[in-house]
Amino acid sequence: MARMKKQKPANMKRLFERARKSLVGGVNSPVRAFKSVGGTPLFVRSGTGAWIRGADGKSYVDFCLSWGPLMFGHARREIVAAAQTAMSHGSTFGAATEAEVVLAEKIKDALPSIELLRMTSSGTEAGMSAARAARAFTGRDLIIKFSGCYHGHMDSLLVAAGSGATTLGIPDSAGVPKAVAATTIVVPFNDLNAVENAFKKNKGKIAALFVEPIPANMGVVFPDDGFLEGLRRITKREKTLLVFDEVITGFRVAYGGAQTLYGIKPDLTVLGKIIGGGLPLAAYGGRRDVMSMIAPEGPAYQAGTLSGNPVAVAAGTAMLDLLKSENPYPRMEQLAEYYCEGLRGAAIAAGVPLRIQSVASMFTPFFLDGGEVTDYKSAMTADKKAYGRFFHGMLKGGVYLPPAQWEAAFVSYAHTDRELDFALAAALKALKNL
Ligand code: KE4
Repeated sequence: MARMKKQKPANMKRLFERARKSLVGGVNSPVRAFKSVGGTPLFVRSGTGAWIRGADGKSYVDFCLSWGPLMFGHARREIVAAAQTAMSHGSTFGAATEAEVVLAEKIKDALPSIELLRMTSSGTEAGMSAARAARAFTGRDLIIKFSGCYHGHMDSLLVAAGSGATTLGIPDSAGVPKAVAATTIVVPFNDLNAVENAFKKNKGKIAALFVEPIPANMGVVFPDDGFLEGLRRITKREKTLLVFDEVITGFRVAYGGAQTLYGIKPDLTVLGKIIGGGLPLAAYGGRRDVMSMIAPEGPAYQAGTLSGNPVAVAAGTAMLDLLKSENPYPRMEQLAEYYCEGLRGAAIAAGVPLRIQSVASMFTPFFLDGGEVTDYKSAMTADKKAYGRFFHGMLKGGVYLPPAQWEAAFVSYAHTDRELDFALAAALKALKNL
């Protein structure tokens, strides 16, 4: 593997000032700017396995892992080799390739609810296109989503709950027309009554219901027993399409995603992150009759210059092959449990109220003194400032967490007891000095 030339440590404050002169907010995605935790963002130079090296020359155990794609940590040799080989044969043709068919077949094999799919370059693009396919298929305009669930930055899903929960949404971002926000209904997660009321109030008008089956974007939250089954029952009865956004959970919580864990067959699934092996590749897919609405088969247009590009396809294929051959899931769950248990112990020793919620290899430490976090409202009772102090204490201790309280942290197959014990020692210190 090509070795990076030795660079002397940079002053990240100065680097950030320079970045802000050319990049909006100095970053290419808002959460990286550390606004939620304060301070100067970490500029990363490289990553190997469970570790990243900052532009400050320091190494950090990485629990953010680029927000989810890196099941085997950074720069796993088989994935690097696959991408390098693909690159050397031409990075993009804007034409059909056999390799993308092979990857599509592997995804279908993992998720039998997907009969037909389309690859895109981001999860947002995939989610946006799934919404268009659902609207084209049903001839309906409205979409239901849950507060606290994030489906990318498409207009009609960047919506907050209007007053009275089941009323139509209001923009949650500047630049989203009121008329577009009004096509989205936002209800509380884990509240089937609110879903029933929304359908009652909008009979025959709802094209799709979007849900992260195990939400990670308000922190990790569990669906109540029967909740997902309830969504499946209601949407089937109402002839509304059930869309599982598995951009995070797909190939993370199980090779077949949350839908396999819960035995629920959505009409459409949105995937991203892991299926690209760390390169820009996402996908949406599901029922053949619905997906056939998408051009060139059907009247709903959707396209992309680099969709299914050979380099990302090669990395994604190598990722899925590794997941199959190494079956990292039991070990990763064990690592996450070990770390979360240790964190609970450290919080008790430090006298800091902490509620840790974890599923498989993803988890969130909520800084709150209370019961289970079951929805956006309870998630928001977490102490964002305490999380920010913890985040910086960990950073000082050589551990990089997601720079925001309401996100999921991850372990990878590259993490070992060494990294976890190192991180637990840092956590005890950070919690004691909170
Ligand atoms: P992208 O457009 O960022 O590839 O995917 C959007 C998306 C869709 N659905 C779910 C469930 C997601 O979590 C995401 C993106 N996740 C965020 C972090 N939770 C990406 C980080 C960022 O925005 O920089």
